[in-house]
Amino acid sequence: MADAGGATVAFLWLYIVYCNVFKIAALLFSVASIVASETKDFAFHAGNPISQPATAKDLRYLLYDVNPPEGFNLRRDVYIRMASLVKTLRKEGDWVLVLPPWGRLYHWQSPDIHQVRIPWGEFFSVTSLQANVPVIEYEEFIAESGGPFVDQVLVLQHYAEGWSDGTWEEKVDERPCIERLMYSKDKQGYYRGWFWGYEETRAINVTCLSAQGHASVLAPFMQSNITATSVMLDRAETVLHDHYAGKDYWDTRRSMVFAKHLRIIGDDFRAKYLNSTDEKDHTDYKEDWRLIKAKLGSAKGGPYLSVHLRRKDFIWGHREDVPSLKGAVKKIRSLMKKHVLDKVFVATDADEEELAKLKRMLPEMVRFEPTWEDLDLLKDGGVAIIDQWICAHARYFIGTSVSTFSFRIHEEREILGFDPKTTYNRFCGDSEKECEQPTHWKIVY
Ligand SMILES: Nc1nc2c(ncn2[C@@H]2O[C@H](COP(=O)(O)OP(=O)(O)O)[C@@H](O)[C@H]2O)c(=O)[nH]1
Ligand SMILES: [Mg+2]
Repeated sequence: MADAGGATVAFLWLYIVYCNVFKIAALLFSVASIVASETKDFAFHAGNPISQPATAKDLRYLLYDVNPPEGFNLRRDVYIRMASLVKTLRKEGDWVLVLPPWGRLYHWQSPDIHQVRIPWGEFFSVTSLQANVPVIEYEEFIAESGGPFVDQVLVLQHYAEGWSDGTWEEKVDERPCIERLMYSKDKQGYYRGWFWGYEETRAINVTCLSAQGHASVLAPFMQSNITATSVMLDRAETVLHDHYAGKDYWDTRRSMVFAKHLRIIGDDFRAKYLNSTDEKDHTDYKEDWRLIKAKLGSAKGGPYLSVHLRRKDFIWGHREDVPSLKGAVKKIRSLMKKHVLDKVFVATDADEEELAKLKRMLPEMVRFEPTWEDLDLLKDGGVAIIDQWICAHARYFIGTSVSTFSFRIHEEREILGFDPKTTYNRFCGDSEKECEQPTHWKIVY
C-alpha cells in the first residue's frame, strides 16, 4: 500500500498551472486558433472561424449525452459510436464532435470534491483524439458557435411498438416522446435541461427520435431532415456500434490515449512499488498512437498479478458470476503461485467495510491510494484511469465478469501487445457452473 507520492503532486501542480495559463490564453486569443496551432500537423483541425470565415459558416457540431446512470467506461464506449457517426456525417459536411464534459456520475462519490464540468483533457489526450476525428471541448464549442445554445436536441429512444413482428430492421423516425421529456421550456421559450452542469446552456428545439440500429443509421436522417448547425443526440447509447471491434472501432479506441499526467503517475507507481518499467516489461509506448503496433505476445508485463475486483452494485444483486471476497482471494493466491508472481496489484471499488476485510485476507496487496489532495486534482475518473493503467501493465490480469471497467483494461492490454491468455480472464462466482471467460477481441490495424 502506498500513497501517490510527493514528487508526483508537485508535478501535478505544475501541470495544473500550465493548464490554467493555457486556458486564459485561449480566452484571449480565441480557442479555435489555439487548438489549431497546438495540433499542428498531428491532427485534424476542428475549423477556425477567425481566419477562415468562409468554411466556418458551414461547420456543424454534433453533441451527445448518455443516460445519466451509465458509468465512466460505458460512456467511453459510446464515444466510439459517436466518433464513427461523425466520420460518416463528414462524408457530406464539415462536422465536428463536441466532447460532453464529465461529471455527476453515479460512482464518483468522493466527498467534498468538485466533479462536474470536467473537460476531456483532464482524462484523455485531446490531441490524440483529434488525430482520429475532429473533436472540441464543450467550452470551445460555446466560444466558437456564438454562445451556450444548442439548436436541436434529438432524444433517441426505441420504438414504442418494439420489433415484435420478429424482423429486425434498421430505421429512424421522428416520433412522440415515449418517456417523460427531461427538458422543459423556460419563460423565453428555450429548453432547459441537463447540459453537463452548464446552467446557462439552452436548447432551441427538442424532439424525440425513434432509432433502431447502428450509429450511422442516423446519418441519412440528419443529412436530409436537419439543417441546424448544432445537433445534440441525447441517450446516444440507444444506437449500436457501426462495426464492433472492426478497424474503425480500434482506430477510435487507440486514439483514446490517457492524459499524460495520469500515465506518468501510473508509471511512477509501477516503478516504485511493482518493479515495473516499460523497458524491462517490453511495453514501450509512443505519444502518437498511430505509431504503436505492438505484436501480439510481444509485451511481457511487470512482475505482478493485477486484479480488477468490481464490488458495490455488482454484489448487491448477489449475482452468480461475481465471487465472494474469500473466493476471489483464493483465486488470486492460486494465480500468483501458478505464474510465480509475488506481488499483486488490486483495483477495486469495494466499500470501506469490504476493503478492510480484503486487507485482512490479502495483507500483501498493493493498491493505488491517493491522498485527499491527489484526489482533488485527479478526481475519481483520474484515479480510475491510473488503476486501469497499472492493471494494463501487469504480467497477468484477471477482471470481473461483464464489467466495462475490466473490458477497457482488456483493450489497453491488447494495444500494448499482450498474449490474450494473460488478458481475457475473469473471476468466477463461488458456485458458478459454466464460467465462460471473456472474448478475445483481436486488434485490427
Ligand atoms: N478507482 C477505481 N474505481 C473503480 C474501480 N472499479 C469500479 N470503479 C468505479 O466505479 C465505476 C464503475 O462503473 P463503470 O465505469 O460503468 O464500469 P462497470 O459498471 O464495472 O461496467 C467506475 O467508473 C469507477 O468510478 C476500480 O477498480 N478502481
Ligand atoms: Mg456501470
